[in-house]
Amino acid sequence: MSIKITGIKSICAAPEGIPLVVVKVDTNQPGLYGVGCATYTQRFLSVAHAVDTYFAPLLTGRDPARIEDIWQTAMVSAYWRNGPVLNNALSGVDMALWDIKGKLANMPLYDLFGGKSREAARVYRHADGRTLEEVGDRVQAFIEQGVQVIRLQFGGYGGRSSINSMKPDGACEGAYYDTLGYQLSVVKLFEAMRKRFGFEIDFCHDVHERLEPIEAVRLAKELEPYRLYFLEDALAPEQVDWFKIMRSQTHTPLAMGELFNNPMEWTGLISERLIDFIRVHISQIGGITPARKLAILCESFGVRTAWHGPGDVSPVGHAANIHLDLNSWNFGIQEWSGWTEKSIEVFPGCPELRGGYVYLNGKPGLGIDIDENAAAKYPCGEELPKWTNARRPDGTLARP
Ligand code: GCO
Ligand code: MG
Repeated sequence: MSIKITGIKSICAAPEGIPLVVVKVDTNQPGLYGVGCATYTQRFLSVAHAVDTYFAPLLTGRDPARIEDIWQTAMVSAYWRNGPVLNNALSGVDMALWDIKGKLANMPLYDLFGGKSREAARVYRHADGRTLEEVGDRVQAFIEQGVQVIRLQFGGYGGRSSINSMKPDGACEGAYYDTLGYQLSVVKLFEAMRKRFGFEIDFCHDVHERLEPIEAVRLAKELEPYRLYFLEDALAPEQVDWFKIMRSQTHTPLAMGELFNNPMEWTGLISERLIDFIRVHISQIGGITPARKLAILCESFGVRTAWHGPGDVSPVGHAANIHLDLNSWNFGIQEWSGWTEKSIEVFPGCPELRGGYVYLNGKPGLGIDIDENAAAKYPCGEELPKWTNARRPDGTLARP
């Protein structure tokens, strides 16, 4: 009997309090199903609705082996394309189909992609704090755990907000931050961390699109003496043409991409060698199928992968990242946010962090599952995120 897709459904759960979306694709082969990550946490209900209402009727009955044809069909089936909601919904299906293919081939996905280039994925961890002492203590703890690359932030994205006195009368609510204070604090942060830890440890930083383009160029130059591993999201996606100017002015390595959904956003940056690391959130571009093609494109231009790996990627999505990491020759580094026993309960087979590396279990497919009963214990809250209402001192709404 030929294998057919018999069902596609979304499963929403928040074991760490962060809404996640996983897609399960069932087949007519007893016990054969796949799982995929479709996590766009800020609009998780829209993604779940897109999976259940549109992709389920569109793709049920098809041959799950035809991943490329299904991906291309689903990508254009709504005519307008390359948006975050439908890309994430498609990612959940795409990853599940790769999971099924690996199970049928009795191979972990990294073997299906061409085999391992490394035994484990080297990770970077997040050190943040409200004082330099606090940040330094977090760095020290990660160094003692064997972590070799550490992201430094000083009071979150946009820095510590200390500007209540700067707002105009009647300013509206928001997550205010002090752009000048932030810029000055980042230089102080790196000066202090290099003084305390020297240069035998790699540090990176996430600007998170919080500065004007010329301010970002200046910061990249000011940070040159501190030899960053990379400076992330120095610009907003809407301003990527400024990378030409930034690239000509500084040797600070540049990372970009977590906000990208459309190939038009990255193709020029990569082919003109304007960035050093691609940072896409792979479910935001449609899953493993486009991510593999993106990694291979990057290899031709000396760009390395550094897939987005925050708390709002499910362990299924993290597993997909790591399968790509183990295979890609031009793997750079993997962001790792970590999880608790709750995620391990919901997602049997989670990738495992040991020292500064993440390991997979070598099982066929993605090597991870979802326990739907356990998932039901952690329902998703529906409150809207407040941090995305970022505002500058005068109340101007900023890109978050
Ligand atoms: C990172 C990202 C995240 C995002 C978050 C948005 O580098 O990990 O910037 O922290 O802000 O994923 O939901
Ligand atoms: Mg980021």
